[in-house]
Amino acid sequence: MNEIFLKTAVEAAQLAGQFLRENLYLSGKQVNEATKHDIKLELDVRSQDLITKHLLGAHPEHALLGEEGTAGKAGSEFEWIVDPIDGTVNYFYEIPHFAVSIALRKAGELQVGVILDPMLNELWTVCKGGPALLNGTPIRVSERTELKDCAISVGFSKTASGMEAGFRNFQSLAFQVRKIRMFGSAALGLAWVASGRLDAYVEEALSLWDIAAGVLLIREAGGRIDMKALSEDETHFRVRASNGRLPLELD
Ligand code: LIP
Repeated sequence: MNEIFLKTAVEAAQLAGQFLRENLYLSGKQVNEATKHDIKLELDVRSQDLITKHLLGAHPEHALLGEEGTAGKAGSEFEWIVDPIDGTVNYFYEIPHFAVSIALRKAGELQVGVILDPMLNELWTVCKGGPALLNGTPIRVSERTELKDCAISVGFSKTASGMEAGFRNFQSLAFQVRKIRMFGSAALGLAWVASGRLDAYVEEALSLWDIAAGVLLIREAGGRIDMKALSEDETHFRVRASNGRLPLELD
């Protein structure tokens, strides 16, 4: 059954990806909300609408939780977790590094994950039990064991506390690793860990929809995820994702 759900999720991600490619260079993108360190676009809403229509059109008995709101049958055993544009600030500034991230949970357990980079046409897919795939080819996390040999990405979140924690992470890790990178999309950061391009991804305040698909992908690619809930409703987390061979556990 997960293969059927995966197929639906891939179709939805590709519909949204095509939409995002078509609108990346749209001038005057409508801004629904702009805060000091974040932007929410009308295009986020429209992308999620496209995804929701496809997922719930195929599975009307399911629920959906997305960055732009909920839909479907509340309380359903099956719940889609959707980030319609992960990396919205990049998207707004026409930086071609963003993703569509779609996951499915059954009774709270992740079953399916899809992450699409529409600009590179890189599609990560996974079902519980594996394998984790990139464009249909199996992927594994890296095998580096020494921080001094590693490339690590740190996310800086969008709140003052999250950014302060990001600075602490950046400062403590920068002198221990070969290079630290900051790209602006947690979903792609997690997908790159699963693919062995990065050895770890660290961020102090992420939403469930940023990470759900990437968590399953990394687990099935042989990596390790340490997560600490920051909210009682378990929708926001501290995240340390790695190849499972590095001393990066959450303190
Ligand atoms: C983004 C994350 C990123 C984080 C940003 C934002 P969004 O997701 O992918 O890692 O640093 O604050 O949360 O909001 O663009 O979907």
